[in-house]
Parts: sequence; C-alpha cells; structure tokens
Amino acid sequence: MGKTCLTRAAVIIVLLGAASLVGAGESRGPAGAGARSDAGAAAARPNILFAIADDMGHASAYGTRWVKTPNFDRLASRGILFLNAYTPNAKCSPSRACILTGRNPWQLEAAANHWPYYPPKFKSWMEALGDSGYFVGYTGKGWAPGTLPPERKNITGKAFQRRRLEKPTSGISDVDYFVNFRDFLADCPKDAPFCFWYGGHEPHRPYEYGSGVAKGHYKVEDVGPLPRYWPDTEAVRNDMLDYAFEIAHFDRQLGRMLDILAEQGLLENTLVVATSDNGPPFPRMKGHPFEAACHLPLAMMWPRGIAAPGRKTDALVSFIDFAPTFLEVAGADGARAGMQPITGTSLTDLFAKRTPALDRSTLLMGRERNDTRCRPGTESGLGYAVRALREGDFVYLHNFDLSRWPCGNPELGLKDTDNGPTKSAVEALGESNRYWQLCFGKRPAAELYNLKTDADCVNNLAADPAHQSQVKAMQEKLFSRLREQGDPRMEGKGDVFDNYPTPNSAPWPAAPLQP
Ligand SMILES: [Ca+2]
Repeated sequence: MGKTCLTRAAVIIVLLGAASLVGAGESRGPAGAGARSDAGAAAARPNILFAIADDMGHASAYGTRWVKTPNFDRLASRGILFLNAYTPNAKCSPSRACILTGRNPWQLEAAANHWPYYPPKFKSWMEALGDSGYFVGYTGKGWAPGTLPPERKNITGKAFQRRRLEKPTSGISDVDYFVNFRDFLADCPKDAPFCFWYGGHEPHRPYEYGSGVAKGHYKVEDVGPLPRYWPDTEAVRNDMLDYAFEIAHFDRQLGRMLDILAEQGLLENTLVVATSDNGPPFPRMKGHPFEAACHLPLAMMWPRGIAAPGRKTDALVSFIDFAPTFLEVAGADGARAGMQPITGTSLTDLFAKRTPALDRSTLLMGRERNDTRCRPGTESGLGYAVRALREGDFVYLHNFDLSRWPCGNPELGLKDTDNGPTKSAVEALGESNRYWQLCFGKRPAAELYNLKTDADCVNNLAADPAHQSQVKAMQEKLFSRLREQGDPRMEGKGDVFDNYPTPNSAPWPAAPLQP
C-alpha cells in the first residue's frame, strides 16, 4: 500500500504542476524538503492541519445567516466545500475514534461507546504519520472523552496546551489554540512535514446565556429556521446565538492559524481541513443518527493538491474517509504502521477532480452507548442502539430495543441530551407534548425520512404502505453492509456494547480493556 500511496500522491502533485511551486518562498517542511537532494514524491509530502470543532453543525458557507465562519468559508472558497459529509456516529469520542482509525463505530469494540476505555489495538493515522517522519501534535481536545491506555497517550500526537487566553465568555475554553499552534510550528524540525490537530472545545456546552446578543451583537430575529421539534421562544433563540458565538471563537482561532501559515510560506503545501465531530448539543440533535447531528460542515483547502479550487461537491463522504486520505497524501502505510484495516476510502480522486472510483451511493451511521451512566442492574446503564443507511434522498433508521429511551430515562434526567435552555424549554412542555415526544420519546423499530422534503426527520414514512418495499430493501442493504463489516449486532451479540466498562462508572473496576 505504501508504494501505491506514494505513486498516487505523486500523480496528483504532477497533475497540478506542483513541482514548479516547490521552494517558492517556503521556510520549512515541503519547501525545505524539496530543496533536499532526494527530491521527489516523498519530498513533497504536505503538512496537514486538521481543525475539528466540538458540536458544530453550522457554517456560513452553507448559507446560515446567524452563524459567522469567515475562515471556514475561506477554506471553502479556495478549496472544496463538502455538501454531503457525515460522521458515522454523532457523539464526541466515537466520532473521533472513527476519524482516527478509518473504521465504523461497530468495528471499534469499546470505542463505539462514548466515554470508554480506548482499545489499545486501534492505532491512529496520526500515530502512523508520526512513525513515517511527520512532526505530530495537537491542542485542545484530541480523542475524548474516555481513557487511553497508558502506553498510548498520544494518539493525536504531542500535547500543546500550555498557552492560555482570557476567556471571551464563561463557557469558552481558556486554551489559546493559536499560540499553542505557533509553539508547535516553532518546535517542528526544519526538514519534517507536520500534522497538527486543532481540537476546539467550542461550541460544546455550557454557554454564557445571552453572550451571542451581548458580545456577538447578534439579533434573535435573525435566527432560523428553527427545527420543527422545539418551541420558538426567546430562550431557545438566545441558546442558538450563544452556540453561534462559540462557533465564531473556534473560527477566529482557525483564521489566525491560516494567517501564520501564510506568513511562514507554508500555506501552499498544507492540507487544511475544518469540520466538527458531531452536530449541535441540542435536543434531537447531538447523539442521534439524524441529519442535524451526522450531516456536518466540511471544507478542505490545499493549493498545491486540490485541482479547480472553489468547488462544491455533493459526493457522499464519511468521516472514515479521512484516515485513508491523509495516509495517502502523506505517503504513509497504515497497515505497516500497525493500524487495523481501514473501511473508508481515500478522497484524493475528489482532490484531483477525477470521477470517484468508489461506490458513494450509500452511507452508514449508528450509535451505541452515549451518556447513559453505567450502573449495572438499572436501565440507565444501557445504551441505545441504532443503525442507519443514507441512500439517495432517504435515510432509514433501525432501532434495536424499543423498551429503551433514546436519551436515557426521564426520571434520571434524560442524561443523553446536554442540559441547557432549549432542553429545559422542551422538558417544560411535558411528556404529552409532540415536541417532547420527538426529542425524548421512545421510537418505533423502523424510521424512514425523505431528506429532500423533511431534513428535520420528523415525518416517519416507515409505516406508509407506499414505502413498504423501500423500507424492506433499505433494511436488507443496511444489514448486509453491517454483516460485511462484522457488526456484533448482526450476530446477535449486541449486548457486548452495553457490557464494556467505562471509566465514568465508579462501581466498576478500572481493569479490563477487552470484553
Ligand atoms: Ca462533540
């Protein structure tokens, strides 16, 4: 695979006439490498800046007026804006595990769950890049939350966390991501390409209530459209603007990183990627395999490696495609580095504007145990299993245990939905209310939504006689794909996900890492 990777990466670079750009005022990395005697494909290895927000579901490049992301938009206008990028799991640690391994959550053992012990066998592409000569580091949130094996503390590279800033609000982190990145660049050996993970803590909750209006000068009347499963109140609109203000902080720091790359002459051969691990931390969003949580902003810019910049692509892209993409452009061999087999597919065909060879007609998503607290013997210790198939204009969801609550038990506080004004507003309506039922209520086994007419996924077509053959066909396709990928749920062994221990459960020993 390594040789193939190098060859394909070289082909892309030659296609773009990149060789003529080598050494054009760059002070480190590719330029320095290009000046070395062993010039060639390996010498032109790009730097990678992977910027990942925490719970961001919106960017202004997609036309959202009440969110301002000029720097994300800058990547899109000078690179590719992805219109159909999906995480296979809309929760922090499983989404990040999928990104880092190129595997779907049901292929990650305990790492399918939120807040798990990370199984040592799953090596990341950042570790593989480190092995292949990249200088690798991160700031903010790497793979989290959960516990890494002691010998594997750096699956996103060396930590750069020392620099702190004055917090713009009580809810925003004091980690100075940009200055930490500047430290990282200063530490980077002159002849090494780098890979940096900028893990913004924003816009994860909590928020400072009213900060969007007071500090961002946003207007509540600009918010919208609201999803069709929340009440339209001033508190809800403020909640959304407070979320938007945190997104702007993440984006500003990204902008400063782009500026320093430009100042140091490194922007030409740096693949910059901006995205988020999952959608907004609001009811019926984060955590669930619906559009609002899995369908995410994604933009990539790489002047030397992406042909015809300023494009939009509607290709179906999964977060498991990041790993093979980064390994390929870096000329690194994941298998040789000890990574488990990758399920995703490299996106370099899109970079080169070639017709993708892979089948991008379907995408898989799902979830297991999220924020339910593990207490053996109570229902709160159990996860909520779903698998989903996106195909054409439709998404089909299969819920495995109809006795369970999708957001955790009401009497235990609906723990799987982050606390905040919008959750409070829906909870206050009571169980008999339709919004409450849509956000927190139990669900039928089969759900089918037409995304073209119902992106909010509130009009379930699964029981409609006109859609019965489609439901059957999509379920068969979903289960067939999952069987091919070794999903324990398809072998009647789904309980394994409920039984993985979590560091968050005090009564359980912190011992076994394996089932
Ligand atoms: Ca998150």
